Amino acid sequence: MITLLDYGAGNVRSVINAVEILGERVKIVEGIEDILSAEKLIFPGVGNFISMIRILRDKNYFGPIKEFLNSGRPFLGICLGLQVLFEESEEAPGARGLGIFRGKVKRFDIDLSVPHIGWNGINIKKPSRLFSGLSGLEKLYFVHSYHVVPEDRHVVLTTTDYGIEFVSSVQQGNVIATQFHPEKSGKTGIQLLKNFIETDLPKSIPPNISSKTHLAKRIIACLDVRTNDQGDLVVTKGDRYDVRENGNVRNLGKPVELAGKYYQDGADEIAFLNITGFRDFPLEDMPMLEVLKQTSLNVFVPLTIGGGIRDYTDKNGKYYSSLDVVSEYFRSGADKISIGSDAVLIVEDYLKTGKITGQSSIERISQVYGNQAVVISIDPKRVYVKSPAAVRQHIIETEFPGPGGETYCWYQCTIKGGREGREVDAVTLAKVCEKLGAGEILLNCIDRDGTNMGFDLELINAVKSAVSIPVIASSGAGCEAHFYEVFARTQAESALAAGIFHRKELSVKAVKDYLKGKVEVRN
Ligand code: 1PR
Repeated sequence: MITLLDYGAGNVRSVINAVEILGERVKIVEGIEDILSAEKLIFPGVGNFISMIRILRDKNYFGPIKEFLNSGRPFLGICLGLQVLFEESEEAPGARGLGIFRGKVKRFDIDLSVPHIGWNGINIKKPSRLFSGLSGLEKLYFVHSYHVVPEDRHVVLTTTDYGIEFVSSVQQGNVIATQFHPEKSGKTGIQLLKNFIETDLPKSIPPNISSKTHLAKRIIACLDVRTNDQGDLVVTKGDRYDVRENGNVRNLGKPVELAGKYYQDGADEIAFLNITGFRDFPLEDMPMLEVLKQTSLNVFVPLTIGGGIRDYTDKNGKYYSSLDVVSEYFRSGADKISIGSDAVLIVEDYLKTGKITGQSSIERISQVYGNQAVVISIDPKRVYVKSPAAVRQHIIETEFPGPGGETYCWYQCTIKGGREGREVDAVTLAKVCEKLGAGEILLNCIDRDGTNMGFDLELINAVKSAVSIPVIASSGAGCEAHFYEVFARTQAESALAAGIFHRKELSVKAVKDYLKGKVEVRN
């Protein structure tokens, strides 16, 4: 029996599913007694350090967790569940961690995008049962802006390189804690969890020991989901956002089935976009929650969900905050949420007033669940102009002149699935969203969507150079070479595609096979 400490933030469903797939039963902590009597305790922390500390203190869990940690029984901390073991964190000045290990948690101070999101390797520093069956070359999934700095180097189990060499896991006796997420690290992660559970495994060192690790470029499969005219929930695909063919919504398969297939095929992440979410209220749209629940049973890579995330008042006058909406999504198995239309409206308000209110969905969700959980999905289209002085939006000079020979353009943000163009441009939108707390940009492009013409590199370079958070390049992938091109000619951390995968023109595996040796990818 594994006891799981769920303090109510983020996705613990994946940890439960991963442990259960190994044939173990999971008991969720409901009170102090459950911590004190646990045989093996897993603490998967997600979100913001200060929210976690507050909840743990309110529930009076600090003492019991310390008692458990000092008892010598097996403990696995994940992400914030690692950071809480230290004395303090720069994320929450003044707040005290458990202090089991001496040292601090520091924010990355590097020239690369922060958060550090994606699949990176581990440099193994000492033997552990955790490494049983590993080759040493595996990549694991990370998503964090802060890293631990232990005073006692003997506790360091692995390090990872990202701008600096940081500590990615620690072990002292039976207390093990990782910055990476085993439950999101595919088959390798499941193996690590198995090794944690099997406490009598001998300590080992894998056959390969790397001296420097590299973050992989991510390949993301995207599933645009909606209900078709027959009432079935289907994966569909637009052609410049038009998902109808001969009047009918294109039906390219079932969401859970396709997500499972792409996972098996090597997708580094799966994104579900509920493309009619702006019309409906997500909490009334239970099928999407069910899709997440079902998918997370067998898919152990990060899941992003978007569509309709905003504050909402229903027909009976009952108010739901965007936090209510996303907490359901996280509970159902999502790791990140993506905000589209609402982000445009939030940025418009900010540009009008210049005020940061702390009340927008971007701010509130990132405060509770952490910046890394908030993705902004931008749906821009090109607007050509004759001269850079013609408009006040962010203008770029383009290699692809417009219909009237215009050599300048800007990227107009849209809402409601591209149906309504707004005044704000994509570069400004990305910058303001980063300021408000977004952790990643999903950069679509209506002009390229479904065209197989390749990614819009000018758009990606313009946005990427304006922000310091990771950017997912999206729209237009038509062959393997387009993925190489986007990584070679832009700084995008990941590339997302939909149509080529759904139409079976190319598999995720074929993309990765093509990139191997040219671009760092996860095997
Ligand atoms: O505005 O917060 O409710 O979120 C709605 C979400 O649904 C947004 O993320 C928006 O991008 C998405 N969406 C809305 N309408 C459509 C549509 O297609 N009619 N899909 C839509 C956006 C873009 C990508 C697509 C890539 C790659 N689709 O999801 O997967 O363009 O496609 P490709 O590889 O085939 O070129 P809100």
